Amino acid sequence: MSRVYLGLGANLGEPTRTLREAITVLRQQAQLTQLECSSFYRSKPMGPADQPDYVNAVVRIETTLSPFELLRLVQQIEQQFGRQRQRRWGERSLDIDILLYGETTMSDEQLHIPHLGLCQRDFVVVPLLELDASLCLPDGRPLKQVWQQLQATQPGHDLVKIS
Ligand code: PH2
Ligand code: MG
Ligand code: MG
Repeated sequence: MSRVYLGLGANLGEPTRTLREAITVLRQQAQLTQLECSSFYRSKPMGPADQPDYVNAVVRIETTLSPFELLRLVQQIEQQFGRQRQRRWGERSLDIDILLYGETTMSDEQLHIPHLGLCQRDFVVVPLLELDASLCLPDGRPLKQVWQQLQATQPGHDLVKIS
């Protein structure tokens, strides 16, 4: 069993409803157990500014799936919600990213763990800390420290907890 954190985001259609429905779909997967969800957060888009605000959340699960099996599953769920690949950092009906997979570190063309943008994104770090305030990255760095650094060095995305 591995403990995994997934980041969910959406900014097309009805993002809050999409995230709720996507979480229901995740709960229905037999290979995913113990699902816990953070609050939902609204934020300004990172990347192109001419797109709607995002709703983001993080879920923690336990799974027997390998990283690539899990990647296939979350991509299938993105498809189910009408995901179309468009411009980089552009709008999307549903995005599900594997943020952390146990203590695993891997860098493959298709899959980087921890997720490459994790430490730069308040809309990922804040809900992760909400689920586990003492969470550490595979290299041992406390995520709280990452958050302090991020606040000191980068403009945020006007994160607001919405539910
Ligand atoms: N995802 C992106 C691009 N920009 N901005 C916010 N606020 N939240 C996101 O999830 C997000 C984004 C592409 O994955
Ligand atoms: Mg993605
Ligand atoms: Mg993403």
